[in-house]
Amino acid sequence: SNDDGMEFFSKYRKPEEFDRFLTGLNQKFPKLTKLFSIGKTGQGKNINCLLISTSEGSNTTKPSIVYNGGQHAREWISPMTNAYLANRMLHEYGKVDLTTKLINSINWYIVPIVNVDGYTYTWSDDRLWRKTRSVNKGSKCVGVDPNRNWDYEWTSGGSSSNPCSESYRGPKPFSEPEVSAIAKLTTSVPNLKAYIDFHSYSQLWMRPWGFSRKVPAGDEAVGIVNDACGKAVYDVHGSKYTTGRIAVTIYEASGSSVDYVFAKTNALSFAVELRDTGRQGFLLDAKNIVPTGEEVFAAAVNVIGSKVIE
Ligand code: ING
Ligand code: ZN
Repeated sequence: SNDDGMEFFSKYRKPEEFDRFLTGLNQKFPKLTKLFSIGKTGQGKNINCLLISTSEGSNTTKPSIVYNGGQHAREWISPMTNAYLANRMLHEYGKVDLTTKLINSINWYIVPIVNVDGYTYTWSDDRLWRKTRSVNKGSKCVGVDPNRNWDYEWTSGGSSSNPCSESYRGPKPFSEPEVSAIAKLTTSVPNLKAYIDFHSYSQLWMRPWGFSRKVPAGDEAVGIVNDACGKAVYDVHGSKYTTGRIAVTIYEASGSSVDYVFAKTNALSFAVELRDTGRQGFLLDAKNIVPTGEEVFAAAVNVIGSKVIE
């Protein structure tokens, strides 16, 4: 059919609509995709992953890339951007040479919504909810900050031991089933070469470390790709995304996904803060969904994909 799937991106979508959309992509591109659950949330919902690969995931010699969104529930542009990347890649297969080559040579794992329980709660109860929905023993406050719950430098600073804090790190590393599920994906895929954790807002394209201002080994090479991403984004619509290391660009934060992935796998690891710079913030108008997807595609697919296969 001539349907390019773009109707989905006219507004923000409920959790069930994401499920249907991914199922639809899987049915439309059965030879290019595999849809599977990486695990269950605290409330028993599936965390869905779309694998885009011509090998149906069994190819262990190809490099892999993992992109995820929605660790933080209220950052609605993040799941949408992940869905945009997947949709556009698939519809360009066999039509755009670079995209075709990137799909043929890389396993692309896309998890649009990690924190499904929190995302569901932003639709039903509290639009500005950030954390998971786990019950904290001995506290009336609900939820753990998933991006402070990863098992690397878990308590090094920029996280809280208070269950009522928006940056509560949890009772122990990987206490959150959502976090352990996505962490396990990043360490079990073959040859992980790149990882992005999408957030909003502030327009930043960042690399490790988050836990400390010190410079990681190998930073020079990551920095070159980081700056190429910032330039590629800018060249699409003129949006300025500041590049740099997390702790010096935004703030120190430990127990985050990118620090864990970079430490464990050495993959190019980025934390991206999407549109805008603060005017609308988390309540970003849906008119931004497509242009955000377009500018991010240039960097996340074209720049990083090309780098991974060079
Ligand atoms: N910002 C991120 C947060 O978790 C971040 C910034 C990214 C910190 C990566 C550490 C590592 O606080 C938002 N908006 O959530
Ligand atoms: Zn976030």
